[in-house]
Amino acid sequence: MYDIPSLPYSYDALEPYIDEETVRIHYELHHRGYLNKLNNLLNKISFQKNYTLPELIQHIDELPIEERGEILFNAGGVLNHNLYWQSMSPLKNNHPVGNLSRAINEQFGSFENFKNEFIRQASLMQGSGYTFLVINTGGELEIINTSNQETPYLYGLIPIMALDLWEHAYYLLYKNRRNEYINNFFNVVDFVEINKLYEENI
Ligand code: MN3
Repeated sequence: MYDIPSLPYSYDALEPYIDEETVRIHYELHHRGYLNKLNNLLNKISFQKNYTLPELIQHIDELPIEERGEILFNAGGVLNHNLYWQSMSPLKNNHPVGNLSRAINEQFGSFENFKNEFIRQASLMQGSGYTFLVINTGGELEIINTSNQETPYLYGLIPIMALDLWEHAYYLLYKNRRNEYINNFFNVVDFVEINKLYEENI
């Protein structure tokens, strides 16, 4: 049985940029919903292996083919939301630090360029999905979009920063003003946490 980390801050901690009700529903109902469905699916097939979730994704071909789609969807839903909550905090750590800061400056020229590129990619997302900062197999940073609950682990990429672009992530507060939500994400992003993931995985 898999579990999810506790939310690392209170439901109202990201106000005014992400409202309390959205965070509560998003974490308690959506995120936990993916977890419960994943555990039920794995129970149903009496899955016993002791894989981490990224390992489960990498070994998906060991599971019955007719269950794989739903298991991938829900395992992705768990992993992607774990990272989304971890990517944010109320601590105002919204400028890159450490080795991540160096890598961003080397690859994107400046933090401003990186931020503009991340916002540009996010604004191009069609339908439901995520914008991720990932480490690719060559150890370089990349900004990518994935659809629905597809996780970058499926492509051998290691995600270190996630922005949820499903309507449930912003609609209560922002209605159809998705670009405002995307821009405000940079007020609550936590680069201390993201740098930790970068340094652990590089
Ligand atoms: Mn979501």
